[in-house]
Amino acid sequence: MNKPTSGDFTKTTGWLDWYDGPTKPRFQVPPGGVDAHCHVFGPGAQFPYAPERKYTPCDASKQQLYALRDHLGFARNVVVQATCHGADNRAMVDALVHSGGKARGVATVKRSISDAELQQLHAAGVRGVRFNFVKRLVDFTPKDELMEIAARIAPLGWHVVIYFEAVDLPELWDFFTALPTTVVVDHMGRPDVSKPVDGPEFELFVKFMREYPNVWSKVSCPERLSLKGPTALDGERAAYRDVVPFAKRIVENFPDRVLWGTDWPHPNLKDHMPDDGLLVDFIPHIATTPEQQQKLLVINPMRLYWPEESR
Ligand code: 0GY
Repeated sequence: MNKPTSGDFTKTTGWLDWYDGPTKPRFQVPPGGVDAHCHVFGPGAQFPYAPERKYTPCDASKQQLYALRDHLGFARNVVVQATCHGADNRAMVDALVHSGGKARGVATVKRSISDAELQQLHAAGVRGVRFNFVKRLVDFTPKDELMEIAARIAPLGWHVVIYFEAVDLPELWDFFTALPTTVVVDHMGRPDVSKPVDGPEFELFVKFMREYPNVWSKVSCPERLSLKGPTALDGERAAYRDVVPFAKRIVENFPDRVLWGTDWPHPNLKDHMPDDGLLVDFIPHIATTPEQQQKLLVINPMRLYWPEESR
């Protein structure tokens, strides 16, 4: 991969020996912008990875995450519990409580969690739980257990984040549409972008959002969905072009229910390490007006994660 250059960020991270770090984006994130999907991993010596994990990541610390936030021009983060930590939320909670109020979180919990533990997560800044249906990442959890968890977190004002592959949406439809709170879909339900944007697969996802006003979507992770990769066209900083029509369609149709995040530190991407600066430069291709950008990056995530601060 080509090595993007960057400023101080590179020298402070020690992130990957062969990767210099993200470039500075050309797109200026509006003031108060929220990176609404990112993770912390470990450090494993302090916060061990789950025995049942399907992958072991590099350590990726809260200090690195917050340095990236500043480098890219974001003001806040939503730290999402990743499967490699299972239902042990300590690393994510540690990141939240050391963020100076600038991070909120999404946890993974089991049915055995007590009300007092849920309250502790709330006090730390957790505002949602994540249900993961991507088979390479997790073992199956019975739907009645998940529905029980959803019923317990809904009264706290929390939402459910769901992660699944597009081919699995028909089978999961009845469960998703019965969830009793706001539902946030990771990465547009992972469409196959080699299929038409107006074909039956993506139409079903659009129908999901159209018919269920409690459903939101992260228009994130072009680097996971793209078949073309980060190839820049004509010297432009334009990458992951094949994902643009999908994300743009969702932003245009549901401007008040979309979120965006870097997905740093990009677990399980084996072919290339995404340049987060380039990912930020993807934003104006999918949210093309200042109004859409303000909703995507500021108004919507503030409404969901910091409602007490949003008007
Ligand atoms: C993501 C995507 C992935 C991993 C996880 O929790 C996780 O381990 O979500 C993936 O491998 O697609 O959003 O971080």
